[in-house]
Amino acid sequence: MGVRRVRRGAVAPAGPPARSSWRPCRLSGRRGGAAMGRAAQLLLLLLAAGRAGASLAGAPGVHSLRGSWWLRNGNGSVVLRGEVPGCVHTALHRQGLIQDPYYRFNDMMYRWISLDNWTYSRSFQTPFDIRKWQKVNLVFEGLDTVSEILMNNITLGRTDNMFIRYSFDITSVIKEVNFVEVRFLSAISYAAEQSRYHKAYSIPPACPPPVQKGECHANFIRKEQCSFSWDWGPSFPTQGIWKDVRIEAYNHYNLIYFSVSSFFVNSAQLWSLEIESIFDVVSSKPVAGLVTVSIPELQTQQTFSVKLQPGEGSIVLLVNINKSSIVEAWWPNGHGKQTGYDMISTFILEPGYQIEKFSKAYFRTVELVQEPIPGSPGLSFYFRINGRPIFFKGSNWIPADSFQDRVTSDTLWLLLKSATDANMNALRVWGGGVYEQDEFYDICDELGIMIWQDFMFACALYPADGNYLESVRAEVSHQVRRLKSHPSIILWSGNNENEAAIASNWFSIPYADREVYIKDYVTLYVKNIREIVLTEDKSRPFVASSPTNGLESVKEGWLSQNPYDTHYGDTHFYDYSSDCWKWTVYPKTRFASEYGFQSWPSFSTIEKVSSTEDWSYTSNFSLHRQHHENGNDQMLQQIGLNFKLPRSTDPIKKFKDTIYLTQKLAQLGESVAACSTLVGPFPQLGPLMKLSGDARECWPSIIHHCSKCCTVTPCFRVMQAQCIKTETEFYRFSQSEIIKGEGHTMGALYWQLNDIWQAPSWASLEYGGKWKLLHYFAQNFFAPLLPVAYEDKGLLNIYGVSDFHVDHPVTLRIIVHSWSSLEPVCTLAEDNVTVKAQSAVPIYKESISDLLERCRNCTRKSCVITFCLVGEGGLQSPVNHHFLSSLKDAVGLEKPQLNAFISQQDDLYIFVLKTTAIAPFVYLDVGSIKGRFSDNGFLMTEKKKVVVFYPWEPTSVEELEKSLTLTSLVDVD
Ligand code: BMA
Repeated sequence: MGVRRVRRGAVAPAGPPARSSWRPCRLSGRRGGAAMGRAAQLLLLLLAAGRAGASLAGAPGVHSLRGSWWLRNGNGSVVLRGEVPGCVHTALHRQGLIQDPYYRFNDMMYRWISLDNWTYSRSFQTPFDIRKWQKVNLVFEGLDTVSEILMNNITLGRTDNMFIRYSFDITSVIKEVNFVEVRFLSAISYAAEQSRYHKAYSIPPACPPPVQKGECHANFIRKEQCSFSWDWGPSFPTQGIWKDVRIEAYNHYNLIYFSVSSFFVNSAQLWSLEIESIFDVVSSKPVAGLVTVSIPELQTQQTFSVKLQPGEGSIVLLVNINKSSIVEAWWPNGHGKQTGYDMISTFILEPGYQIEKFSKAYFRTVELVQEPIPGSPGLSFYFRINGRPIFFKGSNWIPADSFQDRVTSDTLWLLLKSATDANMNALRVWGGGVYEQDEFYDICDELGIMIWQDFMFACALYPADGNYLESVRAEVSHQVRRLKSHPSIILWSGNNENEAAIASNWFSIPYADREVYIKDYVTLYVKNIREIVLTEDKSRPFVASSPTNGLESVKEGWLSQNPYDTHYGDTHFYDYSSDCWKWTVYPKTRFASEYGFQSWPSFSTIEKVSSTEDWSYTSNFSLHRQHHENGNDQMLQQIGLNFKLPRSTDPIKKFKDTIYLTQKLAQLGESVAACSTLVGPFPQLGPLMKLSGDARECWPSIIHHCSKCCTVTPCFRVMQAQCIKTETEFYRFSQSEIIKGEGHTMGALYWQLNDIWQAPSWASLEYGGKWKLLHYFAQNFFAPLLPVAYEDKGLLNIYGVSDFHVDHPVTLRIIVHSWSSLEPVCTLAEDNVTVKAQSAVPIYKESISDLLERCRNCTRKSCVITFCLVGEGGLQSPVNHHFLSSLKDAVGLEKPQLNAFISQQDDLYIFVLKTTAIAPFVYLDVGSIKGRFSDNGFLMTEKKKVVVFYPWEPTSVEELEKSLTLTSLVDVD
């Protein structure tokens, strides 16, 4: 049962089914017919995204060098075959020479791999008559990272940047039979060496914090920064040919880059396309001829006569779209369709030599609006897409694996589709990872995910000397040229948190030395990166950093005093110690581009890379995987603020309760019931003593009784989900108001969407794609129509938040339950409520004491409020809840008897859940069975609830029954 049989329909949202969610081409089964049509479409798309097709005699010759290469370590003691594209680690793993690098402590065990210098080599026979060609190139789409390239023992050149395409002229080197070698140098040694060369002043940070168990001087090498470790990821500084490699042979001229950007010409009220083609002209004389661009569906065809000088040159063509054709714009998810039009560009610059390029034309505009807001100091910070202000709902993207060759298009699809299934419309590709592969952006174009694209610099200061800048300049123009046709990319952003790093002096730079670093900052991000971006791409905005104060930062010399100012730009906000249930903790910012809380992934995910002795919250393994200083303690402390943890005096009972909290482990419960071994104090008991109330009482004893088998992952996930729910709802309800000069929040991108490996992190999707509770919550808190409640000075406020383009009349239903009964205490239906288009407006207000009085016998501790919006034509918001007290103080909660009846309906599985009492945070887990539920982690206030399971691979009722664990918070006492 391979991934290829994944039923794409399975990841479809439960709600709006409108467009086919079946994935093109990799389908099987009933919908194969429809899929074939889309397969053809995908082929066209791939052609479009890829290289030009050339026709007529003399078309460029392309010979792929993908496939099996030889790999050899520095002293020749390890020799093996490895796949290209790929890296040394995956090659060693596939050959069975090492275990899964993610298993247990292997990141440390396999450090030797990255410290060694590996050579890739292979022979190949030239597949065409070399004498026929004026020019032959050896092209690497990506080399990771520092290497010397040789062909037939002649050095072709050196590389030092993972993000550049390298092309070597081999016209005079290529023979009938050839031998290519790529001699890599350890990235770790290279980075250390570069930092030693940089004598004038140090460029911090030298090394990551010890808890990350990483490598030093990542900022001295143009390589995926988090490959040297991060606070959620391991250190695997890979080596390898990580992208395509090929031989290209051509005469006259060759198309190197091709891009299409759209503009709306206001004066003429028409759409216009700017088509840029960059050529390598090998003829000794200029070439001249005709270019024809045609978009049949828009009845548009234009022919241009053009001329190119020898060498590298570009042609920029402006094509006005026929005014009488109706152009459908590309819209973000939830705001319209993602229409794209097939386009053919034909170049005949030399008689008998024609290049045909198939591509897509998308039409959308983007503006970053920074203008004064009445009643508020500072400037707005929001995006207008096709003239319409759009609230950004989403998260932050990190690399999906330490080994990029393991990131398949299925992986990308699963993660990105999960984003839109959770009602997201935007992701930020964070600056410590990689510029993602073409397929990533193709999928975002297809799904309507707006991409805030960072350049790859993060949480550090960087050099700005000659060689380094030259490499960065090549990187930036390559990436902008490669990616700018994607409508999904709506912003270029210089770096992650480097403005803040200088402004807040993260690296304790003496005041007198500041100027040097400020100068380097401006040189790198403004005078180089920004300058290139503005030259290469006028179709989208640029900001120098995130967080930034935008125009205010520019005014202050590109480095503002406080880049976290809520009156300007975007903010990042992390606070692990305050009570996350209190909205007053959060900044009423213009745009929240990062905020988050950690949690542990589920046991089924951790299980794959651990062994029995690791299954404790305090095992060496659990400590090893936590890369964020005090992360485990912060989670416990946050949980302790609002949740009751096991306190029973009976150790076995307490043990079982804790086991119960660990979900999957519940099944192991009886077999490890001998787990009563008292285990002595752990080093981390110290910090635990800082915990408040319940947590302090119960945690040390849990550790004592359950050291072998206790993880409290569900608790973490409930905590994480509830915290981020509260914070996101705060940002959403702040979109239309200014309170004490703050507000007009127009974005909520939480940290982080996905995981790089199986470890505690801020992610809502586990490594492998499993939805954490947070992701289920996101589906609700990002719903297009949502009522949100918060308390202010004893008043309960409910806001109607809407992303719809028109106002909707709805009914607000409020139900108050006492925790002890499934029968509502009181209900209220407020008709004639209007939720205003694309805004958040107050729709209900009542003093809590009046409400409690109205709902007889209610107290804050004994009751809970649920509410939803219902409109015409099936319009319905998710049911939201408001807790009147901390859950640890809740009175009357009874232990529910929860059970599920599972049945199959076509490709889906229906779970009918029944409860005998109110159950908060009901969590269904089917272990390693891949798929997702239509809803999860919900507050169950009715006897029965139906939940759908969308499998991502074939399964059965029996398998699901066997794997299911049902958890709610109430069973813990
Ligand atoms: C932000 C990010 C990451 C980091 C995250 C969690 O600052 O930019 O660098 O992983 O916080 O600490």
